[in-house]
Amino acid sequence: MALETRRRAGADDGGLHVLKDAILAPAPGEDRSDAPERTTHATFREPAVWDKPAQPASGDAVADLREAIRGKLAYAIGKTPETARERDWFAATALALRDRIVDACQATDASVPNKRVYYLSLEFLIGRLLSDAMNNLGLVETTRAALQSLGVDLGTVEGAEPDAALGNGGLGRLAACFMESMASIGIPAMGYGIRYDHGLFRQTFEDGWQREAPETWLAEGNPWEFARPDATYTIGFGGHVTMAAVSDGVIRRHWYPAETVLAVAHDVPVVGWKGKTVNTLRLWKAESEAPVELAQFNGGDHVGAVSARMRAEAISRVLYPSDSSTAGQELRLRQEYFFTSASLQDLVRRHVAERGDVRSLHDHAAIQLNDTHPAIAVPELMRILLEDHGLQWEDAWHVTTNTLHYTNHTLLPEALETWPVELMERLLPRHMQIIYLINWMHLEEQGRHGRQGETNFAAHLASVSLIDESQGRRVRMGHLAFHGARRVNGVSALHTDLMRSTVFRDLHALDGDKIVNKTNGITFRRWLHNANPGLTRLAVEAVGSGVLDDPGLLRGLDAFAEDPAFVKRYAAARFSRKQALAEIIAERTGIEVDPSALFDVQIKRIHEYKRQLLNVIETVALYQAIKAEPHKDWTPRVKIFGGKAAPSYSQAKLIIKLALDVAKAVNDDPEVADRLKVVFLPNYSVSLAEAIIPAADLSEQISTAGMEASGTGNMKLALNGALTVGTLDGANIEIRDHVGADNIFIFGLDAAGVQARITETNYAQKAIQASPRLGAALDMIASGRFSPDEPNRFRPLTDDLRHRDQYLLTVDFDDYWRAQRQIDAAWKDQARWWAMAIRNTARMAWFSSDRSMREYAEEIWRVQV
Ligand code: 26V
Repeated sequence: MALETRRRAGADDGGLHVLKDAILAPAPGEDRSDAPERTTHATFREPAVWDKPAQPASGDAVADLREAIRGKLAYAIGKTPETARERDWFAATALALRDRIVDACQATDASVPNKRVYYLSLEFLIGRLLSDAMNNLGLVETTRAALQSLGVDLGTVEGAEPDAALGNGGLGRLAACFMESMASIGIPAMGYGIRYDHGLFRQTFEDGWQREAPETWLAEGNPWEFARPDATYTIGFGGHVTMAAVSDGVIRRHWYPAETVLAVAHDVPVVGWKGKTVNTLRLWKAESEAPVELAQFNGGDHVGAVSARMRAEAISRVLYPSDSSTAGQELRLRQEYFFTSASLQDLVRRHVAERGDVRSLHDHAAIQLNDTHPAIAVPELMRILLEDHGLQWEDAWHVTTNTLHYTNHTLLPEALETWPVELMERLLPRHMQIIYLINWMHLEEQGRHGRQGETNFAAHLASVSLIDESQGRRVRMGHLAFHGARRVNGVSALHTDLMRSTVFRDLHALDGDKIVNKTNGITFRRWLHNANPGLTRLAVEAVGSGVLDDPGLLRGLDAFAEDPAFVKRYAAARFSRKQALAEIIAERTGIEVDPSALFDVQIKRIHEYKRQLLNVIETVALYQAIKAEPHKDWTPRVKIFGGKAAPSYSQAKLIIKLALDVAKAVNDDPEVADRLKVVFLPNYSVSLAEAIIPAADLSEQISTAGMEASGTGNMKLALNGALTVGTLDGANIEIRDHVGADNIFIFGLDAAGVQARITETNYAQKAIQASPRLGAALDMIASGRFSPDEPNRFRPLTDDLRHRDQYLLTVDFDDYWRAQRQIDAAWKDQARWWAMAIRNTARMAWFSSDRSMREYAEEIWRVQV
């Protein structure tokens, strides 16, 4: 059994699900015999929920579900309880629950909502769905009991579900949180994406080097999805455009693609809290119109006969593993257009079927573009309106720019998507014409504002143009999305300010109301209630079960921050999760760690700007300090890393190798013993995050200020009571504002300081000269101490720091070291530490994605919640 799921079956669930099911159950139960034991605490307010009869899974409901699962196992899977594997039990359970979701779904579908939200995202990093579905349906205990009566353990069944890893990191996980929140707060919404055969690669370490293996989540089918062959659209590529005069002076263009691919819908239901709303995540699978060229096949060319099919199906074959859009390959552009076109065709068809007239699309549909990956929606919606519905340009532009909205997720120049004009002309000739025309009108408009006379008018035009002409001609997808959208948003207050003052400054000057801030959020149902049932139960006991509906009630925990009985329970909940994580660590890495040490966690994609290297260098400096004074009273620490590097990102892979080589040296040094351990957990994933986060004491959020748009792991960790050591970057700033400056460890330059320092010369050399500790750590790494078999292995890292240091590690190092020693001291004062941790949990309610979604609904989409 996978260890991260073992906890489900274990005691630390603490009966929480009995409680949650009880709250969700439609009718009060009568039998209290299985009710969780009444917990009394001198200082706790007696929680209201315990005053009522608890409502465990009723006998009838358990028997019904048991029979449903048995039926699915026999008739859908074709297995008997004797022959069924864990995976078969999972599929049978999921299918039985899916039926319940369908029942709820039909209620949702019955009425046509006034306005729907369409969330277009190339990535949805979902993870597992079983516990999500059970929890939101209030069926955790019913399912547990039903399986138990069949001799099967729920935790084992949950562990058999593969993660749906259809995303790279924060952007994709955000989309998944938003989908769950929209369903939970009752926003009628549909997500659109791609049903990749292979999600994010599986990461292994071979002698400390990252290796990538294909991920195979669909190998045994996906019990959650419904294939919808009736929702199939044709997507064109290449070909030519004709022009014809349709009436006096009116010229219509028409696109004749050279190649077509089918997009076939696969729907995954998204069940909201208490099952009140069920939305749909519609994922497109690419199929060929001609599965096989029979004549060719019969002529003996067996490979050639299926080559067109292979080419078509390649589109939904694999998720691009790079966090970057620098990928730049044609297949990526094909993926983007494929899913955008299918989604727009689908939603326009639905709108016309429901409302009759496409001209009212913006009154009944709000489309959110998750980053620029679906930015081709701007010309594609124009094309559909002009060509398929015969609208005039101005009318089509009005509808388009009142329907589309765009979220920006990064300002790093190397991450901003652009496509060569030549490639666009070849692959999407009609779209390129439309983009030219949009751009021509956009630039004309600048002249009409009387700016021609300005001395820098040419520079202004170049800066707002949708085409970048500086290195060959490329379409700027961010500019295209910006210009075609009614609202454009950043994902944290700082990031939104930087959008206004840097990348989009000149576009912002044209329309000061267009850019708005929508700080990211996370769904508490996954990241607190499901991932940390022990802590959730404690919160319910302390402030009442209403906290499951209204995270604002968490604030009541503040009153218990120094209450010894509460602190003891809070610390015990953490400790049990640290024990479970220690087992996972031992099982997967062979490293034994002491659960009473401080668990210091940095989990996220490996990127230079996120500065895992800063953390590793601090580890080396700490190692040196411990070696120099082994008898000092060091705070025992376990440094835990998790994260994947893009396969082509060699510097990131070298950072992983360094972390693993340092880990080996430190962990094997008997003089260090339990004072310091270093662990890099392989194959970081949503499910692994659910195991790590409740066990974390310290959350590393140490990006170079101004570079991390928001972060969302920072929110998950703080909510679960880990203290943050972080820079004033992204949402860290807002987290500090909410938890209070006394309950977070801030260090380093702020964004303005970074901007100023980066223009200075030799800042890295100066910083290294000023810090003997940093110099010694770098020397140790450069000397080959951690790579005796290849002494120069890490020179690319140390040389870069000495000569360039684009991410200002050297400049922030000393203050980071100071903050870490302050953390050591805080840990020694356990009462203070737990008070801080509890205050973090108590004050994080604002970071619920329910709040984010309400803000989008009100201020961007204008839909009633
Ligand atoms: C891509 C690249 C590619 C080239 C190298 C540098 C670089 C840096 C960042 C990216 C990420 C692109 C988009 C993205 O995933 N942004 C993330 O979105 C999250 C949700 O809004 C947010 O919390 C993260 O801070 C942000 O990095």
